[in-house]
Amino acid sequence: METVLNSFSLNGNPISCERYGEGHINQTYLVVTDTGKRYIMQRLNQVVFKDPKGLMENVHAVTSFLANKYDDPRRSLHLVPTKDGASWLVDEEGHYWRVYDFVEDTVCLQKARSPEDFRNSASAFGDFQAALLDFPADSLTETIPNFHNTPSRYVQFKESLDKNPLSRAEEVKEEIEFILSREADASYLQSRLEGGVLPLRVTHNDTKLNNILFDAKSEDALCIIDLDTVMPGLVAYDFGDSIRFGASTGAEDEKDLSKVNFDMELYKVFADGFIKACPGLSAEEIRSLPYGAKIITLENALRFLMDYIDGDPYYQIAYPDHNLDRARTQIKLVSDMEDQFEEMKAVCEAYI
Ligand code: ADP
Ligand code: GN1
Ligand code: MG
Repeated sequence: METVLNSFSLNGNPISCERYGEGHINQTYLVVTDTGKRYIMQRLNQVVFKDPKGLMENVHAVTSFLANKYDDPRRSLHLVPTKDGASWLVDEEGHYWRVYDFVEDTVCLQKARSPEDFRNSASAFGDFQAALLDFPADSLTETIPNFHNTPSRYVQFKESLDKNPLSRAEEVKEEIEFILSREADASYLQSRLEGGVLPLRVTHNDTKLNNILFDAKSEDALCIIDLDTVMPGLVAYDFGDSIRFGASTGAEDEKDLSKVNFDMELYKVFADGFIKACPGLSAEEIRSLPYGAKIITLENALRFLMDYIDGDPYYQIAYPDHNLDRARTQIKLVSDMEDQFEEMKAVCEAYI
């Protein structure tokens, strides 16, 4: 770790380096130096990201592009170069490391403190798409192929069920059945993408609330982080992932499902902020947003349950049934959304 730290061009000498944040994927550390300067250092998860070089090229291109767009440097992430002038480091074991300036005077929220926070996050993700409208999409590597191709996730899910390496499938029959019985619903977005009804844009693809930093004083959504999955995608993916995480009354891993409900008021607030901030949405794109919410939540249920069945190789877990708890909250939310789907559609339809 020390060798890694010393390879980056930091201001001062590191005095501490500790695990930080609540991400499920990368190993994130907060680094403090003797000048008081703080950094975020991350080791990429190479089980998840099979092309770490392509990923870092994306991140470098997107962060440079955004830094040029914004006058305020706190609005975008800044990579700290290595002493050799590279934008990332590959250590002797082949692990990829990067360092960002810590965006100071910000807070990262696991839950909106108020509907206003959620509206701000909607505008920020809408602005993010607007800022990337003229980004050369062809230059982006697809960091995880078929990331939000839900039908292909079903293919993987069934393979996991066949392998069932720890015999966990037997314990979660009800959850498996919930997911399998919704396979037909899950192809709505993919079929409209393939049919040319919905256009590809450059999307973030992982728009949960804890991938935004809010200004501690003004409480505005300041900086969009976690750019590992910025790729061509559908606007409904970004809308949907924000809703599944932020319009829930409970945490993603809440064990008491009576605390986990889909909050229609938060959905309305987000839809208003997002649709107004997203440039030039077509009627079909607006119509696809409620489907995005339901399908991305279902997709996350499937992914958490699949990881549980596979023996937890993908997401970081804090205890043995963590992925199962996560899958169950997502299933509860899908079920709530199904009950209120007509209203969810009507909310968006009003903007057409
Ligand atoms: P993961 O892909 O594992 O989710 P993230 O890139 O989202 O990793 O980082 C994990 C957490 O670290 C974030 O949720 C946030 O709290 C914090 N974080 C990441 N980058 C910064 C930064 N530049 N400044 C301040 N905090 C950051
Ligand atoms: C992961 O990296 P993080 O924690 O922001 C995952 C998302 C899931 C999310 C569920 C690259 O996001 O796709 O929706 O967990 N990221 C990747 O919380 O798989
Ligand atoms: Mg994250």
